[in-house]
Amino acid sequence: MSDACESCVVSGKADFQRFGVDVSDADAVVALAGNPNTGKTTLFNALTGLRMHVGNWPGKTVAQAIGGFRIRGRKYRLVDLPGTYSLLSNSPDEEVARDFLLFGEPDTTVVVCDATALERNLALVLQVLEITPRVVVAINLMDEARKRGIEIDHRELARDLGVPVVPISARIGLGIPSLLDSIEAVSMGKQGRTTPREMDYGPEIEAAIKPIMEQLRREHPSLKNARWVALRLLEGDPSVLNELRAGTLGLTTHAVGPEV
Ligand SMILES: Nc1nc2c(ncn2[C@@H]2O[C@H](COP(=O)(O)OP(=O)(O)O)[C@@H](O)[C@H]2O)c(=O)[nH]1
Ligand SMILES: [Mg+2]
Repeated sequence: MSDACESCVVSGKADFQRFGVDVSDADAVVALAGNPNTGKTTLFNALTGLRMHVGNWPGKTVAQAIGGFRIRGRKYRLVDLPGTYSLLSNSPDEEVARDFLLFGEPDTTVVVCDATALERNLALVLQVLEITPRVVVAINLMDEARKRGIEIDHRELARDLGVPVVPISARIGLGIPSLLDSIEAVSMGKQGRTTPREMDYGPEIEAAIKPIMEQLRREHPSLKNARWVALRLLEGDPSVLNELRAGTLGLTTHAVGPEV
């Protein structure tokens, strides 16, 4: 790749294979996350022109759609994550979305939000920001919001969140060029550094997180996102604890075995 750079070349190709995502000819991997019904599929189609590979996530009955698009010659692989309200892994959909973000580590994650229900949608944005700083927030259905007289100060929201926020209307193609610019900038590390709002859980919890993270790093040096895992352990999340004990955390898609 002639325009290769450390921050833009797809990293950890083996990890993507594990998720059934072929990145062999891609320069970067982009994940689409969002609540159900926010226009993710509409945006996916607008970006990929309906050229996609449809299947299931390995070992799951959760549908997977993978497509591609180009920005100024660079090839982007686009992975549609299941629509979820959270990443708490209460359902196979949430687990797939969470694990792909945590352990696939896409170069950029676009969180698609519904402009007419922004507050509810921001819950997922904040959860994604806990996992990765390389986020673009796409506020979709802007046409519908305008009809209803809803105004959104996307610049202030971008300042608050510390990542690009782009108003779009996927159905009529509004804002797509700006969205592509932001995806390119974030995936190439050109956004300056994004400085996402960091959750500060207060001195007591922050102090508790530290030794757990250190132990995790010692005992599981290849574990990604140790802070996130430490937080789940503090919460007593049984699925994370069990997977950590079994050594399967991050091997999420339980690659072998029949589909259930
Ligand atoms: N008015 C309007 N409707 C949209 C827009 N994008 C998607 N929709 C509609 O919202 C509904 C849900 O869209 P879909 O792409 O299936 O959402 P998903 O569940 O997130 O994949 C569909 O009826 C779409 O036609 C948009 O920009 N404006
Ligand atoms: Mg959809």
